[in-house]
Amino acid sequence: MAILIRGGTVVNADASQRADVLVEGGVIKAVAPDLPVPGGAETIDAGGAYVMPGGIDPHTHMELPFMGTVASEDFFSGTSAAAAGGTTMIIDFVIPNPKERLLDAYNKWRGWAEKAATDYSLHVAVTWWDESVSRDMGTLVEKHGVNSFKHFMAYKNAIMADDEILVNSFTRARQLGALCTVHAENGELVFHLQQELIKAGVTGPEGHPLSRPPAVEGEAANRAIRLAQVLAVPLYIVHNSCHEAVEAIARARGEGQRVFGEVLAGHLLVDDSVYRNKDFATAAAYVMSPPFRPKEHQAALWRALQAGHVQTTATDHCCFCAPQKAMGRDDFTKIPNGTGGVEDRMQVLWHHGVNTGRLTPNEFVAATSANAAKIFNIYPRKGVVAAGSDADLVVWDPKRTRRISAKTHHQKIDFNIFEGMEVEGVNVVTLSQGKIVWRDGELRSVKGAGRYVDRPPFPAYYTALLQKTARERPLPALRDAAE
Ligand code: URQ
Ligand code: ZN
Ligand code: ZN
Repeated sequence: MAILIRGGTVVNADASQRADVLVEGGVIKAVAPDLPVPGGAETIDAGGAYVMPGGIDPHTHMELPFMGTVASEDFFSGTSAAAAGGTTMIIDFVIPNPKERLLDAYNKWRGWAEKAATDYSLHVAVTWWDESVSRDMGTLVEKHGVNSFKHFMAYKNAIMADDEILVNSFTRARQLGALCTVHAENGELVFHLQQELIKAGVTGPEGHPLSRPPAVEGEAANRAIRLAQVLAVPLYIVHNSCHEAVEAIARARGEGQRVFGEVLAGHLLVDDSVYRNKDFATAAAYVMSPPFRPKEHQAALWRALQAGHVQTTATDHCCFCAPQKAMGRDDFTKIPNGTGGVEDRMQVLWHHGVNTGRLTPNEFVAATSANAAKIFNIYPRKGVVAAGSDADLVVWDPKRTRRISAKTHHQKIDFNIFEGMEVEGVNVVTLSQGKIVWRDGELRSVKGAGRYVDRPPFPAYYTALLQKTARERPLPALRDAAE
């Protein structure tokens, strides 16, 4: 059945216009002022509201097996909560155990993700290396629509990728036209500092940030950037949390290197004072990596977002409830790392980004949807309100308020890192594939309605990019790669 969204202002990353939006068969049919109402169509009054692309969260971990437990949020509840907050697509992560075939892990995650309520895609992590990993990477790109491979530079003795794995995997990704992404923390340093702190009797959550200071992230960000430069591959650094990381990205981009950065809504708004809370459960609820930082880092992250040094926002939604966090009651290194946020990202970014003047509505769309679609090669299918694009949309009322709380959120976690935050500007309607999944506080998500979204590789894009960069900046490795 057709839906006509009338009287709103359409806001895309590049421009805004007063226009109606006609939706039918899961796609946008027309975007123009004063569209006629087709017979039998449902109408949505968007007067005084914005009509924007549904959010894309490029970094979630639904039902992730991790640190001896499984994340409490699953693909159905997590994509439903996302829709309640205006996000209509997630890109989650397949994380093979070391020695586990990448294809086996991919198929396992595809099974779990079947229950998703809205569209989704999957990055695949490279956590070990041999010829089968190289082969599986090729199969995943050529047959399964995977165009991004993740590398955890942290989590020693678990899923950490050392330099040998990074060099092999980055080189393979270049051959395939796939994007390399990294979690940039030096896992050896973290392990060393953790041991030191435990030996010194620091066992509470306050030890977590002490074991992962900004320099640990800055080193890894710089190392990943230099590896990517020498190996002539573009790079995407996830969840940059500190000045040291975004400064490394800004330098590299200023020298013409193709590096992308992501920042989490949590890292933009929550500081490290949370770890000094005397209540274990509260402090442990904020244990995630990289950790929340001292306030001056939030300012640096906002500047990086405004300057375009980082392009996307995400949540790293990886939920563990109090009994799970209590696994680290006597040893902070055993507290499962992860927090929620997939339902709140769009609203907290609008309130603290647009309402403060840091971001224009267009820049908000870029940071919450369009840039992720472009970087992961699914634009303009996703990330724009335009004829022919998927009808993943939000009707955004800039005057509607919400008080964020675990008592009322739809996320399957007993804690909310934004607890008590009052925001102004929320999605009053969310459409996924042209169907209403959220309207005026009522969730209408359907289990299994989500589709796996193939993300094509970038051969033409990369080759042209390499040749252009090699001409402009004669870096030896780039010149070789471009030939
Ligand atoms: O490191 C990640 O991104 C995963 C394991 C979620 N946990 C976290 O603390 N960020
Ligand atoms: Zn991470
Ligand atoms: Zn993550």
